[in-house]
Amino acid sequence: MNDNPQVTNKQKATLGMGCFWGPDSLFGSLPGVIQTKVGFAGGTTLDPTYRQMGDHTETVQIVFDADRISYQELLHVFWGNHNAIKDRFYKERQYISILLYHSNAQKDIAEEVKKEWEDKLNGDIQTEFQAFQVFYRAEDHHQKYNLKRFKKATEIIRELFPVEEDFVQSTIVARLNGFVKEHGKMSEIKQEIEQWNLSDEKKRELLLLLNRIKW
Ligand code: MHO
Repeated sequence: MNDNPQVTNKQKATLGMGCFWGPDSLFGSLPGVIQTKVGFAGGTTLDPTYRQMGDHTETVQIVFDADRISYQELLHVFWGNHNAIKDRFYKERQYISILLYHSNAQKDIAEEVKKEWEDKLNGDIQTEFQAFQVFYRAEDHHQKYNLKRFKKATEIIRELFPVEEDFVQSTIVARLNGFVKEHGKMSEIKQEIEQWNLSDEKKRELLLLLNRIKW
């Protein structure tokens, strides 16, 4: 099934802030976020893998409904949830703070939000800014990693999303991957589904699924 709500103002954000499992859950829990996916970006190595990342950085790519959540809001979550002031080159570029802007408008917003955080934190933010070029999806095992640790729940969810790519791109799966890390409440997820631009049939199936999940 494809449960991505239909939206008119779809945008992408690509951010690196340490091990990508955490931000996959964090951003996936936010109303307005439609999809998340983890991968490698920001470097020059061709076809990187987790074991051979080369000069890339672990990043999360977010597809969001800009009418529901702004790029600005996403960046407040970004800088509010990792230390971008310290030197993060302890494992070469794997865990650096990086922002890959998808447009000049995003770049301008990012410069502004960065300044706000520098004032708040009273220090220089080291986040590397780059124009987005390419994102290499990480291996399946890294996608929605925190949720997949709950084997029984994952099995039930997979009945609706038997194809791995559908599972990874699902909006409800993104929320549940956040829920297991205590971002967002089940009652909020249920309420949010009601607002999604989806058929009643799909909404019903998603709510049924939530009521059936066993952790
Ligand atoms: N190996 C580390 C980080 C994984 S993250 C995908 C750990 O087990 O926490 O870089």
